[in-house]
Amino acid sequence: MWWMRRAPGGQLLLGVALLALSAGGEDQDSTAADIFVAQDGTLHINSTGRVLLNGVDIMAELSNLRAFFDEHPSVTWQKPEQNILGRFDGGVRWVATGDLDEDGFPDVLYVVLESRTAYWRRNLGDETFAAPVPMNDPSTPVLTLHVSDLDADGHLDVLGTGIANNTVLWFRNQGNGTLAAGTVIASTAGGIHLATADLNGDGHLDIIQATYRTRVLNVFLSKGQAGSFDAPRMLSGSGSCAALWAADLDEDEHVDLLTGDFDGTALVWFRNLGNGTFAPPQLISNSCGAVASAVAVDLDADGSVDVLCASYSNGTILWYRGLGGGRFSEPLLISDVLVQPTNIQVADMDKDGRLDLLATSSTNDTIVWYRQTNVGAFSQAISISDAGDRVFTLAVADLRATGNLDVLSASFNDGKVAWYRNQGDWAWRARFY
Ligand SMILES: [Ca+2]
Ligand SMILES: [Ca+2]
Ligand SMILES: [Ca+2]
Ligand SMILES: [Ca+2]
Repeated sequence: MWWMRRAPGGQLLLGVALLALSAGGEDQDSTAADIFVAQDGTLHINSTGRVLLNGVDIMAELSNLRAFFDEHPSVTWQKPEQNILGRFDGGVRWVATGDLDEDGFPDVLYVVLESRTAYWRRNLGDETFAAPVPMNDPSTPVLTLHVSDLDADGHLDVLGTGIANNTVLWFRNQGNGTLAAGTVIASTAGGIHLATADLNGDGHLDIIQATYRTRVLNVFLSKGQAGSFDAPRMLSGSGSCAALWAADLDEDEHVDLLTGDFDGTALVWFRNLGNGTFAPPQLISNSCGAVASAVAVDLDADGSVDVLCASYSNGTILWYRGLGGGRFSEPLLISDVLVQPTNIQVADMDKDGRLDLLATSSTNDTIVWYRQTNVGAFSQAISISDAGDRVFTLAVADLRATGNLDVLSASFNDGKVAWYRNQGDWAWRARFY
């Protein structure tokens, strides 16, 4: 490649200068080629064909340069520093965000493992956070949290569940920057994940609880009054339910449920028949390995919901392309370099309009980012951090309301709740194209 044969230190600068040269023509007349100097001294070269500089095809080389940065994302990438929000003996299991006090800055919630206590901290918007506010009594411990306006009063509430306590707890947002004490919504064993969705189309949010040891999804349909739910309908047949996602997987406008087996290899979905009852589980794949995390989202923006799964046992991130109508492709490998991934998140981290992936590699203590470089194509892993010891859970939020999504992590062995600043320099195209 021409630019790579030049002096190493000048490669990037030269390439970027050429890119800048090539990118300045948004207002250029595409019908005529010309070269001129504008009043501000800018040299414009507008071409309708190739641009040769000393016989080198500049546009072809720029294309090579773009491909190089897409294929080797770590060449000029510098990891953001880890900002520690809190450190707790015995580990942190969960981190979540939501603007609980409605000041425009997402607040941070987390669960300290040893005490099974959830806390939330007000985000003051200047990269500092108010003192932690404990949410639950030790007699009703929680393991994971879900932020959702359960009672549709315009204020984000928090739900919590835990393997040990056999409850679903509702912390109602009182609207004045405080959460009410936890109300027991249900007593069911073994909760590990929660989701909310209107499953029967009555306008009220229902609750889904994935249980690990009892190997069912519990569906609680709302009675229509705040905090009042029917007895759970149990969905079984999918093995242990170590992951949970609610989304319309077959585009029939009824929210379906995705789950996976951590002790087996099955990734399955339950089709919503429209009234909050569900068909038997349908297999998406039986070769996932231990499913640690699963997400349903239209990753490639083709109108069909896709499914992603992190395999704890295989160290892989797999993508099952939605083919429409609840059918999915064979697994497409996005990554096989992780070691016991526990969590995946999907968000457009570089603001190029394409959804990207974040994942934990828990055993080698890294958080990685896969840029969607082209529709359905992903970069190699870009390391966001290796400063958390056994990171279990990730969250994404624009903590400083700058328009750039930051990353949060909860790590088990070192008990850290931490965040990683996106200064806008994650915008790949702005930096390199
Ligand atoms: Ca509410
Ligand atoms: Ca559906
Ligand atoms: Ca899709
Ligand atoms: Ca993106």
